[in-house]
Amino acid sequence: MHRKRSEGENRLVAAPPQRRQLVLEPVSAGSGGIGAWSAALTDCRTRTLKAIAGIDQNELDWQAPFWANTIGTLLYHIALIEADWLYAEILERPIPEDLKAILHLDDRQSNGELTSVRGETANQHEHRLARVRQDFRQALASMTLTEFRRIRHLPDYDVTPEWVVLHLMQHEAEHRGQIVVLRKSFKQIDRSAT
Ligand code: NI
Repeated sequence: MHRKRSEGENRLVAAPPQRRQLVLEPVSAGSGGIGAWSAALTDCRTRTLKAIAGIDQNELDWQAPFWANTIGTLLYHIALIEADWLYAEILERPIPEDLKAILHLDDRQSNGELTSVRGETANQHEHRLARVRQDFRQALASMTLTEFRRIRHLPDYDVTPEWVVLHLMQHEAEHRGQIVVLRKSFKQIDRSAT
């Protein structure tokens, strides 16, 4: 006989102990569905900031034996890539000078690896990420849905801002996963050395 499951029986993983609101609250600005995309970007960033909460300088600059990029390198890269897609693809204009000043290093070195970033504090990284995001949110807030879905024709590809937002969230999430592994590895190696 078919039995109706009671609430909570429909899931395969244990529910978190505290009730959370798993809802995208569209920010007031932004027309059509853009507000929800903006909220999704914020959700993605919140998870990244949580992943680096309480990080110290040794962790930021640690070079893992199995991986070229430090956490500091990855945080710089996340900010730079977001600024690049925002200005080159979405806004189709040069990056403003004040933003360029905090993104002065190229993304990659001549050997193709990400440019190594060390010695920058967590505050500097967080400020850079926030500064880029401020421009991004402003751009989305004043954008019509038509503009959000207007195809930009670049030399090598055609792209819409809507796709850029999806891409940036995936990009940041992939690097966040690396950051989490690096932090765990740092703690384990640090512990095994003492
Ligand atoms: Ni990347």
